[in-house]
Amino acid sequence: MKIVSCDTIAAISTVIGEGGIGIVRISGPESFKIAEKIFRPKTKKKFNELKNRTLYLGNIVDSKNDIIDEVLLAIFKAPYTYTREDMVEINCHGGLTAQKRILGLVLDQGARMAEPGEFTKRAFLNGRIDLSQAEAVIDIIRAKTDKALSVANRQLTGSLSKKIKEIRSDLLNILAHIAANIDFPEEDIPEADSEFILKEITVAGERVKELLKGAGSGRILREGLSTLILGNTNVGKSSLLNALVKEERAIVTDIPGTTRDIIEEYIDIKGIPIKIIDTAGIRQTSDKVEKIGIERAMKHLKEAELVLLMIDISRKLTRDDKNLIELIRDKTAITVINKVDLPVEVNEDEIEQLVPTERIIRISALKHEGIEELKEAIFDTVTEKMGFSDEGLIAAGERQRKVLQEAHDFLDMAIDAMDIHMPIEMVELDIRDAWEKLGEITGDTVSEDIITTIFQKFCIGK
Ligand SMILES: Nc1nc2c(ncn2[C@@H]2O[C@H](COP(=O)(O)OP(=O)(O)OP(=O)(O)O)[C@@H](O)[C@H]2O)c(=O)[nH]1
Ligand SMILES: [Mg+2]
Repeated sequence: MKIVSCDTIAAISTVIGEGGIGIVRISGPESFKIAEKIFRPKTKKKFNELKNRTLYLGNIVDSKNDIIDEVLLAIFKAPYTYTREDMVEINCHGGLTAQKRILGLVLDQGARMAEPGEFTKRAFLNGRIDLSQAEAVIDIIRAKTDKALSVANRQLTGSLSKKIKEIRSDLLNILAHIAANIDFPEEDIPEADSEFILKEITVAGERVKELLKGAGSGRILREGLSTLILGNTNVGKSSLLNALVKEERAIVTDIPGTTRDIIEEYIDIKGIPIKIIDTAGIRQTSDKVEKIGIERAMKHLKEAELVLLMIDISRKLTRDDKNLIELIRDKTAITVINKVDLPVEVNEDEIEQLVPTERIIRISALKHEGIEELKEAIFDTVTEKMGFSDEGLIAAGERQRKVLQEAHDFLDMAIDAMDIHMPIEMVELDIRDAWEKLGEITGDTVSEDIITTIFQKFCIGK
């Protein structure tokens, strides 16, 4: 593939703030020229004598030759670099001022400030990686658990691309078979051909379906399963959040209506990231702020994938509790009976009859009892009810999932068209559409707009 970029870009690639070291990265045809102007190596070598991929100690100086920082600099010669272009990396001290001054000097020498993800975008445009691998880079950066990291790493090596390429090549074979063996003007396709085509489309459809399944689990892995703690005021929701994250994250008091805003924290249950959402207790109230908090809780309830319905064992069931039970009828939920360290005031049989959930877990958020059982129940629910599985896991994002779904729909249409003996041209069209769609995952048939949107999600300097 040709090298498409022509200007030179630069950015601070490390986290902006104070740190041990900071890295300013430059990529593009002018990289070496720019670095030569501002770098004074301690070695007696001239800049063009510096070896590829070797760290050199030296100073970065400004136009008056004043030292800005002592750094380690490395040059990377195209094409074996992250972007496939000439690159320079300057390892400076990790202070904000030093990094900004160095970046400023680089820009003064003619580089342009890189857009988010532009280094990776160039790696894609220059053909070093395909689109699904580029998206894996961002998954690696954002991975919330070890499992998420390992799946993203697998994708970076091209595991998803490989599967997509295989399916696309199978689809091309079907198209070739149609072109070679079927005479279009003739109305009837020979039985053997028809059987062959139908079988091949079905197999391809099943393979896409497999990937879709893996993508569903991949989505949980990448974003975390949104899990909302729902309950009346004072039942111990914030105490449960704190017990799950093992720190005093949310304010806990004995005053009903303590939590007003939404508090979110991630926990890791056997490698699955779970986003725990603590909310305002639901009750009738005239307090303006609390009311807003309750509205927010209700909004999040709609979007939550899993609900932990909390009931306080130390007080009688109220109308509010019963209303909440009604609210979660259509949700995947676990009932959590809290404060089991206190004297029992509710009839547990009644709760069992009322709640629609399969699992009821007894805990004491205060004493950290039953928390492991609850985690176990969450894990079981995710694997059993939500079909989360380690098998065939792919770190597909929403975009990739949608593409797979659409490709699957096209193949379904092709099968239907075969079933009702539509003209073979129609079948051919559907197969072609599926083939094109799948190309959007690897980036073979993707539009400029989609590429732009994907890389906008990256951080600057990656
Ligand atoms: N004995 C006992 N007290 C608990 C337990 N869990 C929570 N509490 C107490 O119950 C009170 C309310 O706890 P919170 O965690 O603030 O309850 P909440 O549901 O978040 O309340 P709001 O935010 O007001 O809706 C506090 O005094 C907690 O210490 C428990 O398991 N046992
Ligand atoms: Mg609270």
